[in-house]
Amino acid sequence: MTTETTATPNTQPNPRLSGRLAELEERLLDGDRRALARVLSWVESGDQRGREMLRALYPRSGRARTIGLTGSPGAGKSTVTNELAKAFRKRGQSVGIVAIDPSSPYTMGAILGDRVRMTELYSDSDVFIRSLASRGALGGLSAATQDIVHVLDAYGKDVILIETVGAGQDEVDIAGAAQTTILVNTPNMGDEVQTLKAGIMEIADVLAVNKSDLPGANRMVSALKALLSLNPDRGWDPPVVRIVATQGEGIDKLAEACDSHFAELQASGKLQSAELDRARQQITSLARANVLNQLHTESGEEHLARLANDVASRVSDPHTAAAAWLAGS
Ligand SMILES: Nc1nc2c(ncn2[C@@H]2O[C@H](COP(=O)(O)OP(=O)(O)O)[C@@H](O)[C@H]2O)c(=O)[nH]1
Ligand SMILES: [Mg+2]
Repeated sequence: MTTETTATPNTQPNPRLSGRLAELEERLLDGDRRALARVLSWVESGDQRGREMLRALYPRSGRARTIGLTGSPGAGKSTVTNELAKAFRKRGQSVGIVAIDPSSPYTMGAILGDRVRMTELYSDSDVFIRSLASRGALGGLSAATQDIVHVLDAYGKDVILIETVGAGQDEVDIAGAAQTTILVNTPNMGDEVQTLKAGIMEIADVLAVNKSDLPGANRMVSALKALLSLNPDRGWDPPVVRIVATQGEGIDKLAEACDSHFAELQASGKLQSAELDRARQQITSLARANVLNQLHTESGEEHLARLANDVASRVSDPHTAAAAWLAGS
């Protein structure tokens, strides 16, 4: 790993941190990639030191632009992410990438594939890539992703790209955690277009039709525009951009579409309201996870076993038992 030479403006370490953590924070704010990697590992694994670092770093976050990329596996999200990163680098902006691949715990191939393709960016010290695979994080993957984004933001990344798979609610939450969400489509998705209606279309701010070198791209553009016209009342017309990510075609247009969306967020005040929504969502999921953690201790499990007995034998009812479990009595 190399050390970034770009100086970040905030280099005063936080006095609340103890010696070694304060030193680590100073190194991180100085652009040391190894310090960043260590802090991210702690944050991801739920290590107490990660939480302390996050608390110290959090006030320095809030400056990065965040862009989420979602879409079916194989749609080309990693390739698009790669190309977008290059486009932002060309503008002189530093880039952080958070790649989430739910299949990676089972098939390392997917994540290795991504890594190989992203190697091009590894040589660029102003791009930092983090793959997130753990699903066991406190508050779920979505909360963990937010934490990672906040650290990259405090580190000084100008743009943070979040790649996820648009398969489940968790992924929709993650993609929705960015200021701008790109939905990556491909020609010949056939029936999949129908399923797009559910949820995912609502969070898409920019639509990309990737693999436009393949037949059916125009049809896909029309199908998406038709779908969008069913839902016209959102104050923003999501642009549909044809791209060929493997050849870098249309990527500048895609970046410009993201810029337009960001400008609209700023002009309409939605940037702030969405930030409030995200904060509320993360607090809620962390609080929920904390409560569950407190309940599922050894004594909590014993209590639950006794309560289950009472409910099953009709000594108590489920509602009373749940209240008793929560109250610890
Ligand atoms: N023909 C064509 N193939 C592409 C394009 N973009 C990506 N691919 C290929 O599609 C496959 C899946 O890409 P990947 O970025 O890993 O998709 P992800 O699973 O959505 O991240 C790879 O073999 C890419 O080379 C494109 O614009 N045209
Ligand atoms: Mg991928």
